Order: sequence, then structure tokens, then C-alpha cells
Amino acid sequence: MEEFLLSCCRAVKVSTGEAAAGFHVVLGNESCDIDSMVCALTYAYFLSKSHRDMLALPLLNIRRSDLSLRSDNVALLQQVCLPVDLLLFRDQLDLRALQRAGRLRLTLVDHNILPRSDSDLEAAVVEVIDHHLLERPPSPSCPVTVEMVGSCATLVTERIIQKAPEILDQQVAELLYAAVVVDCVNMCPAAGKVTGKDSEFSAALESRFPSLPPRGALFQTLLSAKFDVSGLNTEQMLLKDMKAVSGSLNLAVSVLYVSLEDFLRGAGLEAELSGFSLKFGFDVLLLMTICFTESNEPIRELAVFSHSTTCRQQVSLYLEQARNPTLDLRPISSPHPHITAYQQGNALASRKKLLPILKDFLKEWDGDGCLGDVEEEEEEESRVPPTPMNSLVDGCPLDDGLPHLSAQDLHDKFSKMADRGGD
Ligand SMILES: [Mn+2]
Repeated sequence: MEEFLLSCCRAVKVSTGEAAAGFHVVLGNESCDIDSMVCALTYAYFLSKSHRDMLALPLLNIRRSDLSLRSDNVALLQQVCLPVDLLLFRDQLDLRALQRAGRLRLTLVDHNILPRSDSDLEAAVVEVIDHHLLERPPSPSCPVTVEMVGSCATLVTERIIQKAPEILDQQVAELLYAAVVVDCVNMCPAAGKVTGKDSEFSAALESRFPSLPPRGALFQTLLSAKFDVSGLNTEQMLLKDMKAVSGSLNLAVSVLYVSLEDFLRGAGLEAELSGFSLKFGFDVLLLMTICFTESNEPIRELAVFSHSTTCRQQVSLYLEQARNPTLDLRPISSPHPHITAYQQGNALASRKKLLPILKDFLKEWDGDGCLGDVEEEEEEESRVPPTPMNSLVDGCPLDDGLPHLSAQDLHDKFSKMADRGGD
């Protein structure tokens, strides 16, 4: 696999020469979750071994700088000893230029339709392998394999075992196995993801490679890596799962998977939040933290940061008095003068519940004539592209009022979000 990836990197470096042949790019979906990453890597590897007309090349559908936000992907790459340097990312290859030059063929894995932003690449699509609802109109020139299995990696495993089982080695098998185990929630039937085909092909991998890591341990490692934010700096943590609301003020709400106490501990935190606000043009930052007690009960806390004392106080007061729903905010001490911190008594109020309150706040703020702009405020979806973790918040598992929420429930929820193509 390393050798193959190295040859891809070299080919991309010299590809600016017009004489170079085209690329057959294998592209996962924009969430670039483990399934998408693994399918792109392994299917391109398979193509490279079986079709030699065009260089097959796996492309991760995020910017290189965003990989650090996918901490579970990073953990898997480490686990199988694949250096990140060997991967190619969306910002390293100009697909449009290749397309214009007639040098692009595109295989979609883990999605079957290109997002609108990429619709001009549609003519280059030559094959699809996916496990999402089929949205692609049939075409004789583009074979489509879509099956509702738990993991797209199951379909890639099936293809490889049927067509070129000799290319499977421990590393390729481990990548595929990990993706299936993660997406199928450790093959747990109660999670409702695993299908007969997922079981069949994960078992096939197990029997061919008896030294694959134990399934349960592999699942736990990758699940905890997903929640591990220790490798992220403050800006990355804020961006990882953020939504913005705008009126005459710009408000951002970031969800953080740490305790507020831990997050507030950094001495330079105010300066970092201040820099972040300036860089992205926010007047107020709201930090919603979620962590879990040993018995898996969620604890939510909320902090409000703004360099404008008026803004901070007004937003805080509005949230304290909110009735739909009541957040039940209890002030806790904050070591920073520009940060107001609360324990959120209503642990069921996710960001999905908070955003409408903030929109109401902005309406009132604007209505008071502070800046006189009476246009409808709109939620800005894409100041920063949402990550697949984008999450607990939108269709929060807590919305259903589950009294106990396990890490597995969360994982399942995230998988469902990712299944919607990271949108
Ligand atoms: Mn998938």
C-alpha cells in the first residue's frame, strides 16, 4: 500500500506537465469519515492492481489541514502504520483542471451523487460503489453498486475478495475491517446497522487474517479517538463542531467534548478566543460542553465570551431568562473576566434547541434599533464546512429524552449523521 501511495504522490507532483496521462480518482464523501477514507484508499489500490490504463488515485475529500479534526481517522492510520504524508487530499489536486483537460475519471465511493459544489465533475464519473439511498439517475456508462449495508467498506471487501483476493494483505484487510466494525457499531445487532453481508465479509477478513486486532478493542480504540480532542488547539476545537447565527451581530456556537472546567483552565484562553473572534468575525462565542459521568449521564455546561461587555451580558441574560425551553443555567465561577460560565441544568437542551433562542435574541436586538438592519437573519451554514462530528446538536440523541446515553448510542448517532453524507 505504501508503495502504491508513494507512486500516487509522485504522479501528482509531475502531473502539471500536459503530456502526463490522466487520473482515475477514487473519491469518498465530504465527511471523510473512516468509511470514506478506507474505501477511497482500498478501492484505488484494487484498481491500480487490476486496471492499468490510468493511474488510480485515492483522494480524501477534505483539505489536508482538516485531517487533524478527524481524530479517529488519524488513529486508524497510525494503527495500520500508514504515514499521513502519503495521503492525497482535495486541496492537492485540481479536479476541475484535470476534467477540462479530459484527463479525469472519477469513481465515487461512500456516496452516489456529487454535492452541488462539485456537480460540474459529474461527466467524469465512471463508477459508483455506495451504501446510501440511491439518488443517481441510471446511466449505461456508469455502473452503480448500491446496497444498504452497514459500511461501504463491506462492498469494497466483497469486490476485492471476488476479483483480486491476492491483493489483500494484513494492512489492507485491517483498514477494511476497521471501517466495517466502526460503521456497524462493533457488529452489535441492537444498534441496527449491521447486515448479513457486513457479518459475512468481516468474518471472511477475520478468517483470512487471524492476526487482525480483536474487534471489541479496535472499536473502542477508534471510538475513544473520535472523542479525543487532546491533539487539537483551541481554534481547531472551536471549529470542529460549530454553527453560526447572524443578524446585526454574529454569534457562533461551538460544541466541545470536554468539561468546561478543563477548557477554561488555559491561561491564554481569552486571548485565543479573542483572536478567533477577530479572525472569523464573531461578536459573541458560545461554548457548549458535553461530557459524561461514569454512569454515562450527560453533563452540559455553557460559556459566553465576548469582548463587548454589553453583548456578553445581554446574551447571558437572555439565555438565563429563556423559557422555550428553559436552560436552567446556574452560574459557575470563571477565571476569565470576559467569559460567563454556567452549568446547564437542562441537559436535554442541545444546540438545536439553543439556536432558535439565539435567533430570537437577534430579532429583539435588531428590533431595538441597535444597528437598524431589519433584514431576516439567516443561519450561516458554511462559514466553515461542518465536520462529520457535527452532531450531538442537530439531531441530538438527547432530544429524545433518553435518560442514559452510552458512548455507543452516540457513535450510532454520529454514524447516522455521517450517512447523510456529512451534510
Ligand atoms: Mn459510509
